[in-house]
Amino acid sequence: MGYWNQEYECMPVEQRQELQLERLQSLVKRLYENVPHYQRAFRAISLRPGDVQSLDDLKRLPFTTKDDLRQAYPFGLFATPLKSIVRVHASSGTTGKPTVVGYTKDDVETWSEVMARTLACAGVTSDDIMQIAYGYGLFTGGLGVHYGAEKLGATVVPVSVGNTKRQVMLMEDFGTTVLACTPSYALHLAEVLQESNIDPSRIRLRIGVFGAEPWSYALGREIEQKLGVISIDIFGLSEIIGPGVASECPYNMGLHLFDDHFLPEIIDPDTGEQLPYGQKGELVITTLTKQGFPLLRYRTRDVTVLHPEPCPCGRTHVRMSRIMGRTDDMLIIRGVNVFPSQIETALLELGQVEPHYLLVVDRKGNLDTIEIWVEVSEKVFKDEVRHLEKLEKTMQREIEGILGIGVKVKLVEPKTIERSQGKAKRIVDRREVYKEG
Ligand code: DLL
Repeated sequence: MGYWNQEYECMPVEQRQELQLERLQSLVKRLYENVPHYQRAFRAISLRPGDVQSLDDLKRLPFTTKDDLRQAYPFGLFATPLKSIVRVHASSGTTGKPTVVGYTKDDVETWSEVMARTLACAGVTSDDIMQIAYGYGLFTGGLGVHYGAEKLGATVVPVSVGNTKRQVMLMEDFGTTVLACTPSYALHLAEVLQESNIDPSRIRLRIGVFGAEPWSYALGREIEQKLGVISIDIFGLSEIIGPGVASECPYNMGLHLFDDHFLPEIIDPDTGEQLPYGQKGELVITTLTKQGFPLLRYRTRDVTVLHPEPCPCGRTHVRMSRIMGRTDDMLIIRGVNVFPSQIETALLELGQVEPHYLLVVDRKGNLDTIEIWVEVSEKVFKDEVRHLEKLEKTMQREIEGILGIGVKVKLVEPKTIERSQGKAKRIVDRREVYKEG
């Protein structure tokens, strides 16, 4: 069944639990000794590292939140000296500053291992030619998948995201068999491929390794049919390691979460209480083996369900349903995390507009689009059209600079945007991203 590391992937559950406890105890000790934030948090509840006696004690340990990461910006939560950190990555945060994560050499090795497992789980082998069209750079997608694919021994084509015509050309000329990118980009590629004059028999794709954003099974079927692949969902987040946290296998029974490295829990997002298997809630993850930037009970804000039963593929890891939503208002547009608050700050800093705006997210021609409607004052609205257009362009440029993706700004008349009675409704998402079926 194409295991990368059968001993760990198919380990009897009790044996894995022993390993998890051992690793958890060592993690708590490391955090206590090396990270002032955790030392303070443990002291506040009078907890000493030796108090962790069973996996059940996990419930007593403090959570880590995105806000803790923000306050420690950039390197405050690192558990080893900067000298031992060989790589940093970053993802967007709720404010202007990104969330920074660091890896030691051992962490890069762990990451390659879990990514090799992910790809083997998807059915990729050393005979495959793998086109990696996730972004390379501060985003973890490109380099994360890259290291795993090389470890597995596949032939890697590190093309990164964009330049779709060239992607299609390489796919044909190199005989790419595995495509790794966001599902929305896969759909866009499929469309460009169909519009080209390429003979479909020259396309040898067989597997798509898609993730970094939510996607429905319906969208998966469409991509499968258009590209002639089986589509595999891979999940991960920068804070935990990047891609390589969990992966589907061809049995399609949810994602295998590599719980010898990442210990998952589901909690009630309102009370923080741990929920039993089978119940839907917020995914919380503890990194059991990471050295440079280990996290205890990190609140991912992703909503899902965990299932303990093993899969027919033989892996005994706990399984996770596809992500069903978020507990915050983060949007993922073309694989990029976008917080409405980032846009709000940028708009208001520019002045000349009212604090009434609406983000209209859609999918046009298989690409996510974002349109920002902003109300202007009566005075500005009555101004010359030329001035309004200039204002729109300035805002567009400003926001694009912050988010790193293209947006469209549309200035609208005062009182166009509906006023709310309770929580403001700032987002209209027409993509139906979390839909089942
Ligand atoms: O998106 C890591 C990644 C790269 C995963 C490539 C898979 C493939 P971040 O940019 O930190 O990291 O974004 C993490 O993206 O908390 C989820 O909300 C969302 N996400 C990631 N994978 C999936 C998925 C990368 N398969 C955030 N389904 C996470 C749904 C996903 N949402």
